[in-house]
Amino acid sequence: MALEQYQREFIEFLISQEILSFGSFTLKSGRISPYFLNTGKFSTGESLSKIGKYYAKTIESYSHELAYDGIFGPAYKAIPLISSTVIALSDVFKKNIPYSFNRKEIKDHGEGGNIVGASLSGKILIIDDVITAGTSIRESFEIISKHGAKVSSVLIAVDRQEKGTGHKSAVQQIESDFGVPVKAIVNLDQIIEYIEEKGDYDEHLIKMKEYKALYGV
Ligand code: OMP
Repeated sequence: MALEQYQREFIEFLISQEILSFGSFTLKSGRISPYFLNTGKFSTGESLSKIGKYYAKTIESYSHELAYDGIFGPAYKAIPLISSTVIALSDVFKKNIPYSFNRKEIKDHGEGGNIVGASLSGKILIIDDVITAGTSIRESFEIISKHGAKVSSVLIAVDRQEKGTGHKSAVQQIESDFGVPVKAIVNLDQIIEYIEEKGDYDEHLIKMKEYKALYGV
């Protein structure tokens, strides 16, 4: 998919906030990656406000494929992401969407339950940061189905386009295992396209292409 202007701006924004960085990173899967997306580094109101607008814009641009009644974000890192996304959906697109997230700790007193926010029902759009091998996102599917709701779609910031357990990408595997669309604001190919366009990250470009040849689909 060709890189659109808002995606180019999004990648630039991630790099400027040091959310997207280049180097050598050991992933949860054990793979050594030349790039890493760390959404835990969002730390100001302005940057959080922007990320929500990018997610909201992507939701709107796929509106014919992403049918949903509510939005769920897994603790902890997706909590601010869904908060800023539902604010952007309300402010920019005039859509008042219920949201919820899970507690990591089981609560045995007070309000009880381990879901905070709207109760999970109907069709749920999961928002998360990144999918590599697909392990984390599967936990969200479990939480949502345990509460009697159904995941209708998934939106992430970056699809790393890596193989899961077979030869499909982890994202394609989730789409076929659960029968739901998984969309991303940008994917690895688009990050590579951006770096190529810029022309000033040549050493990263070589490593990114090597990594893609090894683990990409
Ligand atoms: P999978 O569970 O393999 O899909 O990896 C996704 C998780 O890995 C994310 O939720 C993060 O905790 C972490 N991660 C990142 O945050 N950024 C990356 O660029 C890569 C990973 C990763 O370890 O694969």
